Amino acid sequence: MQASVPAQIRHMIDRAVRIASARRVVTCLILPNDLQLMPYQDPPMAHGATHTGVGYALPAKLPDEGTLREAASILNSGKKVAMLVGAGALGATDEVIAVADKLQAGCAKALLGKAALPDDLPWVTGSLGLLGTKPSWDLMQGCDTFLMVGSSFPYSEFLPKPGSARGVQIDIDAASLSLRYPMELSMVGDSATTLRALLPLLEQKTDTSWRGGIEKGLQSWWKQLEERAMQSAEPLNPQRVFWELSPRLPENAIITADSGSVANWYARDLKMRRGMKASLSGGLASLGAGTPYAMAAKMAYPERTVIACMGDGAMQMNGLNVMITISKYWRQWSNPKLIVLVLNNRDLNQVTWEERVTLGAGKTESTQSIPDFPYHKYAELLGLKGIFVDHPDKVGAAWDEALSADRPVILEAYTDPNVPPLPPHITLKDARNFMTSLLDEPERASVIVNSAKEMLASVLPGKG
Ligand SMILES: Cc1ncc(C[n+]2csc(CCOP(=O)(O)OP(=O)(O)O)c2C)c(N)n1
Ligand SMILES: [Mg+2]
Repeated sequence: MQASVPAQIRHMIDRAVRIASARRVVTCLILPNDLQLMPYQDPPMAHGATHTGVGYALPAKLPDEGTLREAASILNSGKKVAMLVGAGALGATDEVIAVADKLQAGCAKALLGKAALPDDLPWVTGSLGLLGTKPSWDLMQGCDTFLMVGSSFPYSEFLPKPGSARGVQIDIDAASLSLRYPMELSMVGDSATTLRALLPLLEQKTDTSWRGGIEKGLQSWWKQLEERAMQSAEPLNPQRVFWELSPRLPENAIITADSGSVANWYARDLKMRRGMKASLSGGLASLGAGTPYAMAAKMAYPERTVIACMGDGAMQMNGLNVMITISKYWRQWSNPKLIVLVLNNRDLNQVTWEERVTLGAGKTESTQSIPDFPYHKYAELLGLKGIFVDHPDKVGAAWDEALSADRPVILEAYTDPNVPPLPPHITLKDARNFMTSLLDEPERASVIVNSAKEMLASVLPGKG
């Protein structure tokens, strides 16, 4: 909408805000420069002019009683219930836990729903998908009933096979329903309100064997992740950097991540607790989102510690410039703690691995290698703190130092680009492509050694 006289402004602003909040869309107002300098007038009492007002009570966003009963009957008849929650469940943590407990369900999280459930609950299987976990994969493959809440997780090969599970979905947007899995029942509703209304209609399941199996799988998965993190690498294993961070995360921390191999470690290794927030460019995977997201988090919540998990490619694209913005504002924050972790692997690593695994091609040196750069020294140049770590035994101390700093920090971890961000299950075709591609690559020796170590960590007796 474009205004041509000041008397239109009230109507336009009220209308734009109303449309934006009612339809959850962006609205655009254009105010010409000369109009901005004119004195404001209320709209006249005349044909064609309207007198608008503000505010409205949010609609209940609750399915009707009959639909809720039908959903409950499907969920009550299931013996092995799997749940998947996404960004739409971020405000529904208590309700998701209550429903999962009643259904004796396991629950996986879509990438944008990482903070919807804490990872210390023994039935929360973590992320789902290529960046996900094996327990999430097993949960989806083994379930007979599937409840999806507030998510449009797109990769259907990670969902139950169509027909193998009875599906129920809750989403605030009718256009997102039954798009990823052929649901038996799709409901439009707010996650928390709908789950709360569903709860009294659900029967408490008493057979704990399905959930018990999930919990067992999770225990060995977390051990496996620790094994992977503890493998040596040249000079530093990136998984170790994330593994050491989880127990050190401050209360209410906000974590952002960029696209790249970092997103794998963020998705799998970081353990969320109640009260934390976490996000990344989940829909578009836009490289370069990690530092602006961290800056925005700090502007919205200056009292909370913010940690951005970055690749060196994303830093060279725009992150280094965002550091200049951070150096401008940090003194205004009541808590100056903002840590930018940079995995300096001299490589656009995620794409290098995609070349190897998906395309069956080797690493293209000319496009994938990027210059080494002293990120920690650059932080010091800006009056911030710089920390460098390239030895596994020093990672914990480096995090402690970063977390106790009195100003924003770049923590530069000099990591090995040849540690594979292995998907939770590798297909034979992927493995074949991968081995063929390594035959004509100069770095193949260290890639093979690291992959072998990862595999061994998962199959050695007592280590799986
Ligand atoms: C705007 C944009 N350009 C390109 C890509 C493709 N892309 C995804 S990850 C990645 C490499 C990121 O490299 P880096 O930041 O060094 O992280 P690493 O994978 O090495 O951890 C690229 C180029 C993208 N997702 N978005
Ligand atoms: Mg990199």
